[in-house]
Amino acid sequence: MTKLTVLSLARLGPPEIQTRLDAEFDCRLVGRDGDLDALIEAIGSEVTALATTGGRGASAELIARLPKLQTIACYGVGVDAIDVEAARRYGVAVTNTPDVLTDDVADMAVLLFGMQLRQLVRGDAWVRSGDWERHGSMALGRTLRGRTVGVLGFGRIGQAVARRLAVSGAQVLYHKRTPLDDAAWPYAASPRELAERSDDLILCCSGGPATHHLVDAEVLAALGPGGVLVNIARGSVVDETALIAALEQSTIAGAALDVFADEPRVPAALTQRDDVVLSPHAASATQETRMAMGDLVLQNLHAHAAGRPLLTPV
Ligand code: 8YV
Repeated sequence: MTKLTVLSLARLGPPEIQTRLDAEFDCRLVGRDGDLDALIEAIGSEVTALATTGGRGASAELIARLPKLQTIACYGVGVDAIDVEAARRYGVAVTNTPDVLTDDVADMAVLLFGMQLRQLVRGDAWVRSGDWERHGSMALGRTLRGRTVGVLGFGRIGQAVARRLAVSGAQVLYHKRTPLDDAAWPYAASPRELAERSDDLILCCSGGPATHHLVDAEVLAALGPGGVLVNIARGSVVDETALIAALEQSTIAGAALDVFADEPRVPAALTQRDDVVLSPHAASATQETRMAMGDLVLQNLHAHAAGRPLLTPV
């Protein structure tokens, strides 16, 4: 049986996944530095499925250049880098990898938050530099217990973050465009109100135009001088210039960031600060979760190949 041609825009996680893609499909991989134009020229007319990542996405232009394209399988839950509207116009289905990454991403949000409150970046440097031996104990950190934490974006990941925070003794409230039916968690009507009523903010919303710079200078001012901003959503959700200004002017206490406006480039104004915890967009990056994400991409591609319903359509 001839294998289905899949155009893949990135290596999808653990090597086992790429091995399976290569064995089970006629997979044509072209990374950021590869010659996409030449590959499209050679095999573009055969491609019915495209595999991509949350970072690489798929533009309207690329979709238009693949006349037989039927399915885009995204290795990641966020599809903001895929032109989903254009895909719909061309009759192309989009799939993502929800659920399998929820727990690891939620764990990461709470880990980053705890790292900021307990000053683990400073503490690590304090030990390694010999400052502990020279100067003794470091200044005190802050406890998570009793803090009121606003969760912005309250889908699967936001709710998983809220459950973890509640177990740790924090109070949680949330904002999303449409409030949930169940009233288990208090609701704030806007990002600004959420920031005003919270000690800290954790961003768990989707990226894209609807949430672009949702956290701006005004929201940061409402958060206040004791507040910590945690972002495991998308860099585009935060006005990074306003964030840097807020940190420099101490109008917020610190930040813990897994995502950035122009990643992997991170401004020196952030990398030089020890009140900011930095992570290289790694909230879902465990071997187990990345394997499960890759497996779900493969399952979606097999469903596409067999003409069965896709497992996780967007
Ligand atoms: C990944 C993500 O970084 O799921 C998402 O939306 O941001 C991540 O899990 C990415 O898609 C994998 O490259």
